[in-house]
Amino acid sequence: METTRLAVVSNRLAIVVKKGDDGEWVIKSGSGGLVTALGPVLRDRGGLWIGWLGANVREAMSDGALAELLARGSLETGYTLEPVDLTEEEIQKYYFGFSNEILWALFHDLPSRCNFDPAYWKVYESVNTKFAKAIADNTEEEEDYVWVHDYQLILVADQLKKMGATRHTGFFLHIPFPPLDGFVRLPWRFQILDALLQYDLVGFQTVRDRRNFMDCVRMLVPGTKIVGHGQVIRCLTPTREVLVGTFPISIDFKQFADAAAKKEVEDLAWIIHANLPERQLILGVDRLDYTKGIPHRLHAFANALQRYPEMRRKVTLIQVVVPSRQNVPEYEALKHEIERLVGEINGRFTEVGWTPIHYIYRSLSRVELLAYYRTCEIALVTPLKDGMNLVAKEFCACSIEDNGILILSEFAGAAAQLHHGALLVNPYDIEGVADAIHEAFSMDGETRRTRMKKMRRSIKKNDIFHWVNAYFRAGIAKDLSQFPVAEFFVPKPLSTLSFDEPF
Ligand code: ADQ
Repeated sequence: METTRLAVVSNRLAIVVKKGDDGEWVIKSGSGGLVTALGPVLRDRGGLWIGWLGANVREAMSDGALAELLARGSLETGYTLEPVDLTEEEIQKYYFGFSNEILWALFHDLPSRCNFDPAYWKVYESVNTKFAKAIADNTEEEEDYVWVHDYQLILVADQLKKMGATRHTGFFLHIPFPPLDGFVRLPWRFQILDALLQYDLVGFQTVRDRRNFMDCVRMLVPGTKIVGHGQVIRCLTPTREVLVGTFPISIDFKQFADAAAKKEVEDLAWIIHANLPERQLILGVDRLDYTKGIPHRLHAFANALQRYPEMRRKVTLIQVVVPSRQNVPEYEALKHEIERLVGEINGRFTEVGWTPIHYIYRSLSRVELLAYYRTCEIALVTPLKDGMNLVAKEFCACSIEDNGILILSEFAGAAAQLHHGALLVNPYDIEGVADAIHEAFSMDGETRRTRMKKMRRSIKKNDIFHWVNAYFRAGIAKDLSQFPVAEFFVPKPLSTLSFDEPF
């Protein structure tokens, strides 16, 4: 028998279960980079998604009610949803602890933010075992391709092997892989590296990440040989042969471009601009996270207003911050810092009829998000480090008149692909970012269009389906067309699912 089904495994399931206004439990589409990217891939193909349902759902619902809700979710999405339950201690130590306080910070080159609490490791291991068990119970050796996602689940293939379950496995890291001198600080560096080498294929976003990984393997796994070159190479350790590739993730370009052209988006885009007339709109959209560089960006915007007074009254920054990891003190502190800075800058520059920064702290509806993408002339995407950054690509896809300008951090994975059209900046260089804002503000229409066209062409060609095909060709010598959309599903269109859930 050959591989005929996809089993995607990620920390969170692709859906969110929550109580509606009428007190009834409802199922909604999740949000965030992974769902945006993988939703269109699995949709209607009859595969399987294994992941955690989110806090407090299991306790609040009977098993029967949950099963019914998940069955409804499967009908809407066109794939089976298999939940993994986590206890409160597991959530604290595996998710907030090892995953976020250690791997997230270290892999984004911010070791000073790491809390290497030894208590986290055991729980990270046991939760990965739980996921491996769910995979072993719900998949078949020859039928399923098990595709594991991201830093929370690095140990899954290793745990599957330890329980004697042979599966065809691939892993994709959505966040950056750190350079050797950062990675070696990790007290569990050997275990993490060895676990990654238990997958059949390990995928990274960029050449930079793969190079960092290979440097670590060469240094920490003596006797390793690298064979081949190009997108996928073979890594021969003394005990294993692993494929290692670069697969820059993307978006469903057509879906974004088509949706941006819809009347409801156009109407809202018009209303936004009509309320902020005779000025260029600069957009920042980020999950609340210290890696996204929001305070640095606000300083740069203030610096631009200070040094280029001709921009005053002529630009407005719309900064959307989507709530994330709420109740974590560090994130609370970041929120306060952003709010203080917005207040300070507005206090300093506001004039009658003009407020320089419009600050939105909530999750936007999909129509709102697309309307902002469509109507804003400039996008300011300046993470301190980012695996890819889908907001940059979504902004370009929605710039259907080719008139948007993207200011993009050199340290976002997207820069490797979009450097021909974007204005690249070092997000730590406040004056450099301010200069780029001024350059974008002053750029003539033809240059804007030439740059945006290049970026849109590249994203259209290298869309999410291209990404998944490249990964499958490397992992199982197949492509997505060999997992055809099942005719017997009559899915509701995704637009009936909400987009308003915080990450
Ligand atoms: P994230 O850190 O989540 O992803 P990003 O790539 O920017 O970051 O994706 C954010 C996603 O959230 C976008 O698809 C966007 O549409 C969506 N979003 C934005 N605003 C929203 C809102 N108000 N409501 C709901 N959704 C909203 C991680 C890595 C990234 C990598 C992705 C995919 O950190 O570097 O690009 O995975 O691999």
